[in-house]
Amino acid sequence: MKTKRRNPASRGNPVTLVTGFNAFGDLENNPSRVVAETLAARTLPGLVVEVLPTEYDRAGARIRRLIAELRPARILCLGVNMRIGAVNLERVALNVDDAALADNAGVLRSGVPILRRGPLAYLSTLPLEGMLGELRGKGIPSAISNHAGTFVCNHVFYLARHTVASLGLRSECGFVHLPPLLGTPEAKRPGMQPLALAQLTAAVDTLIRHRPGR
Ligand code: PCA
Repeated sequence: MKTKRRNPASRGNPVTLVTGFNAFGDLENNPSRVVAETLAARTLPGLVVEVLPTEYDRAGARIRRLIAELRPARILCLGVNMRIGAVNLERVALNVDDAALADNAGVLRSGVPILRRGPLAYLSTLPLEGMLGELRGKGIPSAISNHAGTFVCNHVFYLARHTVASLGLRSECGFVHLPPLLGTPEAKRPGMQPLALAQLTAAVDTLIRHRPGR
């Protein structure tokens, strides 16, 4: 899977790393992948985009490598939550893998610590309140969420934050859950509150460009 895209205009600029996830379970179009790939096609200085496999171990190893290699100024990991209707800025990553669904490698985990000696939780270091204000100011449905779940998204969020902390980096690092993507078959299921690709892309573009005080 050729996924990492570094924009040629990125040289010399602080790196922003944006990751999405591929399809998993019965979801065919992961909005986080579609949005990441849409942004990768644009000229945004310093942007590096990668689509991660929805697998605990491979995604975890990859995010650690990417952060150590790129030492990004900002890290925005994206995933989908089919039960939400707004862009959710996650506040907390928990040190636990626990899901009824197996990952794409067939791995099922129930109450397994991500790091045996790791802290129970890490907080996002993104400027959540400022980002939320800017998203809402643009009319994009958005919220701060306290729980990124305990599946692969939380796993990657936790390991990203742990890597930043253990390397002593000053990266702003966090996780964003996106709602279903309007127009996809899975978004037509009952109870779904999808958003359009243009709105999801505008949301993540806003988070990439956000500067405190705006
Ligand atoms: N969402 C899942 C994993 C990959 C994704 O996009 C989650 O919320 O853990």
